Amino acid sequence: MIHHLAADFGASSGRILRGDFDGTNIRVSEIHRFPNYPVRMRNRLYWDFPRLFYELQCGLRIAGNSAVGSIQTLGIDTWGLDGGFIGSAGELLVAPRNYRDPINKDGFDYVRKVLSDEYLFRKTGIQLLQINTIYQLAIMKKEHSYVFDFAQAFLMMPDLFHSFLTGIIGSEYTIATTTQLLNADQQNWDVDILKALHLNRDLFTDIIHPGTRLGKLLPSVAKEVNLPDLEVIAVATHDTASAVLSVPVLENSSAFMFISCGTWSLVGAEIPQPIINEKTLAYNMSNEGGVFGTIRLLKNVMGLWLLQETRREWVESGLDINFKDMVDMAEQASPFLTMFDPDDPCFLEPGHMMKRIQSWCLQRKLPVPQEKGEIIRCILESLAFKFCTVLKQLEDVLGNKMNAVYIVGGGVNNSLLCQFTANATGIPVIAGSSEATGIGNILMQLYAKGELKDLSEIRLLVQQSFPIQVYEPQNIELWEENYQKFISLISERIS
Ligand code: LRH
Repeated sequence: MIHHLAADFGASSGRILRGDFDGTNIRVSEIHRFPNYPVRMRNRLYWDFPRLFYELQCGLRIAGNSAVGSIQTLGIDTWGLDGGFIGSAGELLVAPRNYRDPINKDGFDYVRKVLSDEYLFRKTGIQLLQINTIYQLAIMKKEHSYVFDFAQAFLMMPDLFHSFLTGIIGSEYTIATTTQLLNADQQNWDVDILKALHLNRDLFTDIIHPGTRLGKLLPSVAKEVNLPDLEVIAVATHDTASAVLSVPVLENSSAFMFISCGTWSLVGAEIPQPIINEKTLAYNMSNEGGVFGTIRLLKNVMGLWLLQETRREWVESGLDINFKDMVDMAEQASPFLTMFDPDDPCFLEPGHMMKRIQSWCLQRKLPVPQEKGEIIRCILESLAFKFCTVLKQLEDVLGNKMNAVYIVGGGVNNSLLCQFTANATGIPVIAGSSEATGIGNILMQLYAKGELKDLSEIRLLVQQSFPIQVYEPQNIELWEENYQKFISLISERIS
């Protein structure tokens, strides 16, 4: 049996998965799981990259010990937007910044003074969100961060892992598109934008495409993990790109919306080329790079972060509560007590989520959720409404109606959110795998090794290998009535 390993780093947890492919079906099992939290120091937010590298090595060692056959390849995917600087000896210069760091807001305000929103969008096709890499780098440069004097390269997270695993330095295309520094037509770093922000072009390395075979582990790493023949493949290293690759598209779903539902919910459609026009600018949509020339036209919706942060607060105050308990509590609460805009930037930073939701409602003289079940229910209902808003915007841009919503990622375990999404959108929700990201990662390795030949073969394999669950819409009129209230509350803003 031949095995392939996926290291999938999300913004709240990471896991190492093993994929076993027998020629007709693929089976995926979890080898190692670990938390990944932002680290706050002197009011700056960072990622603990060395710790993540350590966890990766642990996972590789466990995989090596537990495999029954040979482990051939490894692919890395991570959340978007963040990266780190390396010096001339390839060393990590400074802890990578976390995109939720409030410094990004300063960067956002600064860049908008230098480059107009429209100019930036027309060049990159990426939505204007204060979390984007461009704002982090621009403000660091403006504030004369010493790091620019010593850096050989700025590498996005997966590229950083690649460099420490193999010594190879490059910028994988799908993750590079999340920086908002890539030119959408040229699929390369935009020199005009870099120049306007005084960012040195040499810091940004050559673009490599998903499916590129990078090479073997560095001897020191191979020795550490005891896998001398492991080959690293650059997969679709942006987790969303990997997740959408493994959407189990059925033949009759010609026009579908996907929701890659994890810490963020990425809500969008797969299209053949970027759509950069008045409408996508007004709706603040992103054209993110995918595999096989596809583009994901999408919007970031705040996602399960709202639940994760609410739970974290409760757990830290001593409550023993898991996500399943939270769904049960929401089920008991009354419907449509209140609602809020999940994408208000006030929910971006970690901490005090319940209070922030309550004051959002209070400020607008809406009923304030008090009980835990009420809070959870209003988060789930508001998210479902927000998904519906994006559905309508996508339909407007694409000029056709969607006939299904595919949900993949951790959100598929939240049956209430899946059902609410069907109710709010009025179309069936098809829930795929909660490990879609890791699966997409492994599928791209199979493609690179010549085992799968194109996107349709990949999607067929997903359909054959993983079960789906269908949620039919219920109580459509009631949801429609409340949706009208929801849209009167949210202001679609750029931030
Ligand atoms: C999802 C994701 C998303 C980014 C965000 C930071 O995990 O990669 O696509 O916008 O994290």
